[in-house]
Amino acid sequence: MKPLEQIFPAERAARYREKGYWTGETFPALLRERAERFGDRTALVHRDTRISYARMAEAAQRFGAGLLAQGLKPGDRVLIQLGNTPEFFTAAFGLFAAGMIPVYALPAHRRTEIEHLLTRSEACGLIIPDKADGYDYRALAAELWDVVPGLKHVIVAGDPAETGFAAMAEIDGDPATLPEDPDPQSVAFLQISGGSTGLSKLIPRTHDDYIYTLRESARICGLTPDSVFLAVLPVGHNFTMSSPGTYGAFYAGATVVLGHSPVPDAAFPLIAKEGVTITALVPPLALLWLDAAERLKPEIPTLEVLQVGGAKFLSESARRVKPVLGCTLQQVFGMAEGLVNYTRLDDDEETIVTTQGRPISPDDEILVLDDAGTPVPDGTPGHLLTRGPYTINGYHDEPGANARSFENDHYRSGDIVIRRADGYLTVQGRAGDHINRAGEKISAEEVEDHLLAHPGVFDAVVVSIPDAHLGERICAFVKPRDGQTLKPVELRKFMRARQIAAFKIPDEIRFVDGFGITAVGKISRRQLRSQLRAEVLADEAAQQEQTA
Ligand code: OOB
Repeated sequence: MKPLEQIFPAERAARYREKGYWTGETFPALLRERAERFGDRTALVHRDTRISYARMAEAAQRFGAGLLAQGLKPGDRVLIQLGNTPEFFTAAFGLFAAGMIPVYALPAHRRTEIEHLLTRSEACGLIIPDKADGYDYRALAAELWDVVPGLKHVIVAGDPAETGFAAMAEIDGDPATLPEDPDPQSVAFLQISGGSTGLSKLIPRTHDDYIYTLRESARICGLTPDSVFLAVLPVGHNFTMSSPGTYGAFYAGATVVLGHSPVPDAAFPLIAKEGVTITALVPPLALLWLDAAERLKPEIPTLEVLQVGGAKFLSESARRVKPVLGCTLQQVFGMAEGLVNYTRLDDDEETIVTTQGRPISPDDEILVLDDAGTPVPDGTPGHLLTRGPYTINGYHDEPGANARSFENDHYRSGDIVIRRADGYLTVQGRAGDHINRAGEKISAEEVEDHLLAHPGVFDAVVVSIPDAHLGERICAFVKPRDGQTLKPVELRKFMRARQIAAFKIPDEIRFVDGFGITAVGKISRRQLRSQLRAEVLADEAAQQEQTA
């Protein structure tokens, strides 16, 4: 197995410890400590089930010990693909307790993504629901079982039916068999990247670095043991997990309510019933909530903070949050690779609605550079590069991506930002070719690859188009092979059959005879994408003029 590591240069590591950012806490110790301190208080609410801190910890420890009894070993990597259910936390904290490494996949991932993540992480285990949202994850696991040689344990939260896989409820062991706590600088888990080129990369995060973000996020977001955090976005995503998210809520001894649907009809009654004080949304959902709240005038006086992040929240919409929902908006601009920025709860309204916040840590170092790599003055857009006490120094097993994304000990996020003199950042866009569709990051290259696999496709170029609802949508330009006629519905069906997450299927497909630039000579795909994007924007502007 390729070793997992996240190496911070010694000088910085020493400074982060000295300044008290890295405290040496680890996830298994955190779980025990919180169970002792908050024993009977409610950690988790899911439908009619309420789970105390003590019970959550016990379930996790027994599950972790059960995995050891099944033959898994400390250091083994296990992919978790569970939705917003208590089993997610039993699995994740159980793996921590047993010294194993969770790899967090999303429920929307399908065979292509899961096979890639299992293979890349060299995972020996996979934890899935039986069925969720009409999809049978057992069938997916059964297919993978035959093609991923390293996969030795599939565990089903629910009914394994005839598959022969293990039922999660039956994995049980004696917590006395759990190993000693890991080194706080060791890798605690693998988060996945949004993937700007090709498939997702694996992001190794350490106990020390991640727990620092939980502690500071809980403080910045004002969490106390009386706070109630509602999770409606997928709990495996870094935003919902740590900004402050579910783990930050546990850090603070607060209560986490697991929502089964982010739509206002489900979420508003849940907020009222459980006295939710804080929740986190991506911009398209925030818009949906704002419109619904104007119509329904829900009674949700306990809601103090609405966090919006994952994609740009436009200031016009941001301005509506306080008057319409009666709570404070907090913008969150973060990345699974590390750096997270928040507007602070007591910032002035202009800062809250027009910026995406400032970094968590005084030791988050931010560079804003022009294309030539020279720092730009404050107020001027440039490429964001960063390093700090919780930003990674490399992806797992990705020499190519590491060479592209890391330079002079800094991570290049691919975002174009403007920095204010006081350190607040405003996101202007992306330098690279990924599409931020309602907070889901999609690599243009990956979608092009799927289209090119169709025998009738000669070439394909995929671009992001600004979209009033999604923020950005996926538009694919497709040149069919000579003599072929293709239909959008046929291409979409073909892509679905390739078993990829549904959010990667183009929203719009335009057929072209060619890309009309051969005369110019060699042109990079990046230039081609920006040219095609400009064509769509010009089309849309012309249409708007006609209707106006
Ligand atoms: C969060 O994490 P990822 O890893 O899914 O995506 C990171 C990328 C950023 O590089 C940026 O391009 C975009 O998502 N992004 C935003 C944004 N928040 C994230 N772009 C504009 N405005 C924002 N507020 O998405 C994530 C991780 C932790 C906390 C929050 C979000």
